[in-house]
Formats: sequence, structure tokens, C-alpha cells
Amino acid sequence: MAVQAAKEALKSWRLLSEDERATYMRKIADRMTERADEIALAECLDCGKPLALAKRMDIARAIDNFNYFAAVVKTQHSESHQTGQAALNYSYRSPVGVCGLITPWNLPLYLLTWKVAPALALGNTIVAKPSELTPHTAILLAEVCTEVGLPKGVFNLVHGTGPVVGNAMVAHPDVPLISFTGGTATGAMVGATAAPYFKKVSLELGGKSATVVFDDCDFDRAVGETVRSSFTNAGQVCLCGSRVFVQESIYEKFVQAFVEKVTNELKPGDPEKSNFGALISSGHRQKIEYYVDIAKKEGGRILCGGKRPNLDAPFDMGYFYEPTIIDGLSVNSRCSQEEIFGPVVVVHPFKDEKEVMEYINGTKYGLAGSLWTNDLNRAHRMPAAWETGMVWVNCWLLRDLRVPFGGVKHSGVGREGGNHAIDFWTEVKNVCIKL
Ligand code: TXE
Repeated sequence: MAVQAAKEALKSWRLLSEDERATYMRKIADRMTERADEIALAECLDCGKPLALAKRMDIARAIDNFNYFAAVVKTQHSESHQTGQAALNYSYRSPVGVCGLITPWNLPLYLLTWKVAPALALGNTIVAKPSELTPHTAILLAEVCTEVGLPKGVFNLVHGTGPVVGNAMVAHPDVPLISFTGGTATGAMVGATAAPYFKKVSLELGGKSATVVFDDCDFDRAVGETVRSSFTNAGQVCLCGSRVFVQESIYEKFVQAFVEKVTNELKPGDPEKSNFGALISSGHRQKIEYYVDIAKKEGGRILCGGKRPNLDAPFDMGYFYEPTIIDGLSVNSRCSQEEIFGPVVVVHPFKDEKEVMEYINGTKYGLAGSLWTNDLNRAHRMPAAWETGMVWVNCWLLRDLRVPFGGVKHSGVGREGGNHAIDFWTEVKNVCIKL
């Protein structure tokens, strides 16, 4: 049904001018801005994340995505190559067609719009499936699209579980593109299902990103930003730094300051008031507790957290878990190798750049990382050797939508963002004209 509607709508949607499609993108952004508080509250209630975070990050960024790709679609350019006096070549771009979008529960609207905006702006129609755990803001987005007059069938929202509805999208012969964000294991299934159809596929998967702190860093800024990079959204952000490596000369001082700041500043509680929200589900909290138990068995030392907070009703029923810092583990321990995707970070000392380079490249993931140093040469040298998709130096999650976004190894395939989005969400052919 949804694919059929998208196929039908594609016939006219792909013929609109860039200006016409850009106008729709801006109308969606403007209407979301008008409804921003309502949408933020829906995201807060669906995820348990702090309302202030939903407003500041999720919804603000969702609106930016539409405005950004409204601009991109107007500034994209194509290639032309003249072959001497013999011929002129030019690149001809066209939409891919009906795009299947599958998104996770941690940043529901943020990640859905990161796909919807470029897909629509570049002339595709879509069938989108949000996580079954967090459908609400996707529904509100569909409402906004209707309110601004987006033609029927351009944006199709379907709900359901991954193995049934998600899998059906991936295996549908009339959906030539799949953009997936979710866990690595799921991404492997999606890739395998899509392979026989030779679809365009982008996979944004899990991570075990590293934060590396050298003794020449701006200490207070490094501590403050490491709290943010470790525990934003209760650590349920694939870009979070879940492994913190600190040069041994400042290890004790840094870890003490890190633990103090986390303990004093991150207070789990009412998501409409606190800065530290709940986990997405009881099952996910059990997964977090399972890993903390493993850490204890592997000889880890719980420096803070490691348990459920004592909260007054009704928040005592919420899926809260205290921000947790663990040290004393081997870099090859399960908690240092496997994605936990919650408010748990492991801290490790390191001697020098050579040693820490081996540590940070020593997992199957390669999504992001942050580096704290004032050594200019090191600031360029380490990212070049870092097996990851994105490196922030003396900052974290400072986003420019024009840059490539994606991971390597088990963190994914493909890049989205800026011109990379144009390449992914369109097909390009070369036309050669004899002169
Ligand atoms: O993922 P799941 P979740 C990762 C993060 C974590 C995971 C959490 O690292 O591992 O996502 O999100 C659908 N065929 N990232 O638990 O279970 C499912 O219904 C087709 C990385 O939601 O993989 C949901 O809509 N679809 C990311 C979606 O897949 C299937 C940023 C994701 O579900 C399916 C955010 C199947 N067989 C989270 N099984 C990044 N790299 O940017 C499930 N689904």
C-alpha cells in the first residue's frame, strides 16, 4: 500500500523544480517551529529524555535538517568534462525513486529528518518506519507534512516491528534505496536482505567511540566536555564516547574531577525538569545492569553510579539508571569492547600516543572519537591514523551538516551529509555528446 502510494506520487514529485521542493522543505521547517514545544514534549514522553534536551538538540536539529537541505537542493552542481574537440560530457542527476527509511529509538525525530529532508528535497518519495518504541514524533512529522500541503503519497509512514515491517521494506523490489540507522547486528541483517536486490544502502550502526585526553589539554574544558560526550541522552547516542583514555600523568586528577562533576551535576529525575533522563525501556536497563555486573566480575571498580537512583513517585517507576564510571578494566574487557549504549563509561590510563593509538583502534567499531590536546601536530596526526568516521578535536558533537557523517568497520557503510547526501539520494549518469 505505502510503496504503491509512493510510486504513484513519485511520478509528479520528481518533476517539481528544486525551488518548488525547497519551498516545501522550508514550510515543513516553519510549521515544526510553530509546533516545536508540542513536538519536544512528545519526544520527551516517548523516550524519557530531558525535555530541555529534546528542545535544544532533537527538535532544533530536526528543523535545521529541513532548512539545510532546502538550501542544498538549490546549490548542488553537476560535472561536465570536455573531451578535446571530440565530445562534451555532462552528469545528469535523477531521484533514486521510493526510498525506505528505518530509524532507531534514541534520537527518533533527529535521525528520521536527517533522512527525510534530503530524500524529499532531491526528488524521491519515501516510506519511513520509526522504531516501534518511539513512533510519536514521526506521526507529528507526518501531520506537519499534511498541514503544509505536501502532496499525498510523497511521505508515507508505516509502523511495526523490524523483522516484519522493516524487513518487508528492505525486501520490497520497488524500494531501490534503504537508509538504515540502528544496531550493528540489525544492520548486518538489513544488508544481507537488501543485497540480492542491488539496492543503494546506507547503514549507520553502533559505536564504541573513544575520548582521548592528553596531559597538555585544556583540563577544565576537557573534563566538562567529557561529561557531555559520555552521558548526553543517558549515553544513548551512538556518537557518545563510551571509552575514556587519559594520559597517566594526569589520570588520577582527571578521573577524580570527572567523577565529581558527574556526581554533582547529573541528577536523574523528572524528564520535564532534570538534565538526566530515563533509559528507553526496562529491557534496555537490564542490558545496562548486565554489563555493570560483567564489569564487576572482570575486576572493574565502580567509581560512581552502578545502580538505580532512589526517586520519589511516580519517577520511582521510571527506567532510570545513574551515570556510571568504571576503571580498573583491561582494554580488552567486554565492557571496553562491546557497545553498551547507556550511561556507562570505562576509563583507562595510557602512557603515550603510540599506546593509545593501539587502544582506540582496538575494537570492531569505528564511528567517532574526540581528542583533547594542544599539540597541533598531534591534533592532525592522530585523526589520520584513527580507524573511525569522525574525529572531534578539543570539542564533541560540534556539527556542520555539510561534512561527511558515517562510520567504518562495524559502525556502518556509507556517508550522508552535504554533498555526500546528494550522491546517496540521487542516481547520476554521464551523457556524452559528439561535438
Ligand atoms: O536498534 P535496532 P535500536 C544504534 C545504537 C544502538 C541501536 C539502538 O548504537 O546499537 O542503534 O537503536 C528496525 N529488518 N544507533 O535498538 O534494534 C527497528 O524496528 C529491518 C547508531 O532501535 O537495530 C528499528 O526501527 N528493520 C546510530 C530500527 O531497525 C529492522 C545512531 C533500529 O532497530 C530489523 C543511533 C530487521 N530485521 C543508534 N530489526 C548511528 N550510527 O548514527 C529491527 N529493525
